[in-house]
Amino acid sequence: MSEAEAAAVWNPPPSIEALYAATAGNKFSGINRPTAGSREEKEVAKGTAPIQYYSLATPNGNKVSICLEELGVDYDAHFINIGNGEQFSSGFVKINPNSKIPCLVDNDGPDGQPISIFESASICLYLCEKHNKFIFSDTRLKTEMMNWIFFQMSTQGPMTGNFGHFFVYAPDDKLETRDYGVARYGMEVQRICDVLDKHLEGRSYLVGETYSLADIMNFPWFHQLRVGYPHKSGIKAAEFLDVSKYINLNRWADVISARPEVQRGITVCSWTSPENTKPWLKKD
Ligand SMILES: N[C@@H](CCC(=O)N[C@@H](CS)C(=O)NCC(=O)O)C(=O)O
Repeated sequence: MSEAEAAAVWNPPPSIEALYAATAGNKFSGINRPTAGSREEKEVAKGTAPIQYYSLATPNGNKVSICLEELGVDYDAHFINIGNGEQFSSGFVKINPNSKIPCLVDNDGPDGQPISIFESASICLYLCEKHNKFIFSDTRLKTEMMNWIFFQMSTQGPMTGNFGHFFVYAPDDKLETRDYGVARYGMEVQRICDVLDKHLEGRSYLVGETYSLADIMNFPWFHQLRVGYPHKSGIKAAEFLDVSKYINLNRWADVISARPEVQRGITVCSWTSPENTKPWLKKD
């Protein structure tokens, strides 16, 4: 291999630290660190409702917000600005050591004692089990529901998020990196949409012809693909990935989008109204 050829091939430096400087300028470089734990002593806001909910209207937040609205439970929603690093305050880290939204405290937890819950699936399962709604008692149906919940958490959410990162947020000058990331994750997102689309052929919902937590969990990331991730050039993810071709998936998403509880849920803790975490309650 010539020197010029060798220079054109990626070789890892001795350790990752050498690469951190190269991420400077990345929208997220200000908040990314390789260590966990709190970065400032600060309590989180607290209200009076039994459930204190800390979130943002991202697809991961939307899953829990929709669940809370569907269950009709009493909760206070608190806007967490992850761009400002509010997820690293000591109060937040006490609730979620992983410093990510969504998370919540149920002051009426098991045995009447408060319980902190993080990870959207863990929160939604806890809430649905507590209220015995949107889940199944039949083992076959429950297992099928769990299949789609784990699929959502391990595959649909992270892959769609990675696609969105490379498509919209990654640094503009990293041309080849962006091409690679968008192609890899974009193709995987299309495959994931096809998995859901094929499963929904001839079915109304993901499990047992009943609207369940499986649907609540899988809806927000597909909704994000339908309406979100606009690249500044003007092209949107929906057009770029040709999302309209997933006929069954779109039909399913149309039905879910029409639910008033879902319409409220996706607006909870919105960037556009941080002061009104439940915008439909806003008084003029
Ligand atoms: N698997 C987690 C993912 C949560 C997550 O990634 N949350 C993002 C927003 S969508 C976050 O809080 N990011 C802040 C950070 O990375 O510092 C869940 O489903 O709850």
